Amino acid sequence: MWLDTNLRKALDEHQLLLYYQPKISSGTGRVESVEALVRWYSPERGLIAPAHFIPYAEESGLIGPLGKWVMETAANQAVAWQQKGLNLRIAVNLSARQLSNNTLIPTFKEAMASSGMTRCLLDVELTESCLIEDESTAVSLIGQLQALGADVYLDDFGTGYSSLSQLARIPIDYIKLDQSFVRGISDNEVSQALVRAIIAVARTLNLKVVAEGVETENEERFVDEVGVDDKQGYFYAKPMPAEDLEHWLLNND
Ligand code: G
Ligand code: G
Ligand code: NA
Ligand code: MN
Repeated sequence: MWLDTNLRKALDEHQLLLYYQPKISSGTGRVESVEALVRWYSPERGLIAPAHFIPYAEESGLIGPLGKWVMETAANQAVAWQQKGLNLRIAVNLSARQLSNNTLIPTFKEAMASSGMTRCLLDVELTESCLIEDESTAVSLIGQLQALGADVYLDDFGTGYSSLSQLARIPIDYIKLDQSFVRGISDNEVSQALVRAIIAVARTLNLKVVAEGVETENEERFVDEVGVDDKQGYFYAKPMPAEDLEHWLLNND
């Protein structure tokens, strides 16, 4: 199978790269953190999006080495930016499988240490699928990541089985409101009511909220009005290579 032979090779032959998408802090209007999103540049097939290979990496177990590479690369990038005077935290995405074995914390620590970080600049984004299988393990891992200095985001919030009551049990720092809530929000009173309710619960629980998938001025106006902490989406910037992000920041931040 093409993926089987070639994803292994991609890891060995450095065909993976990270793109970075900024999150705009509503308070300051500035970019304080970015999300790392993996890409695969295949010499045969060109740029391949993660939706085409992450599921396979999860099934095959390659998500282990791939995730390690992502953490190391993001950690090194955060330090490189810091040395250039750019203060950016980087959030990496984790799959459920990465929480279900006991290598996550050692790998995270090693990425921090080998980058020479003096304080933690790495955060993690989890989806609720990370929480359903074994909630108590997930809670323990989240606590250990936070103790190392990472912020923990619950990604794609509101799309699946997660409940508002779960937010009270899981010690996360941020929820990322799924882009399906934000899409066309100004014409949809039901979505507006849901978003207001989620934000009210988040405030009560002391959680910060990121709006994902902001694409239009109307969507921005709404998320500003309801008071999200951070905003992300094509309206501001698409995911891009590190160097492009540096130029974007010079022109936009
Ligand atoms: O980058 P895109 O813009 O296409 O992302 C698609 C999906 O792939 C997202 O759900 C994202 O969480 C996931 N993804 C992107 N990068 C990584 C990664 O480094 N590790 C894992 N586990 N998932 C990732
Ligand atoms: O699942 P996760 O939230 O990690 O993945 C984010 C995905 O959404 C990535 O594939 C990213 O490229 C994409 N994305 C980011 N901003 C926007 C946006 O404004 N609109 C759309 N349609 N997709 C976005
Ligand atoms: Na994410
Ligand atoms: Mn998301």
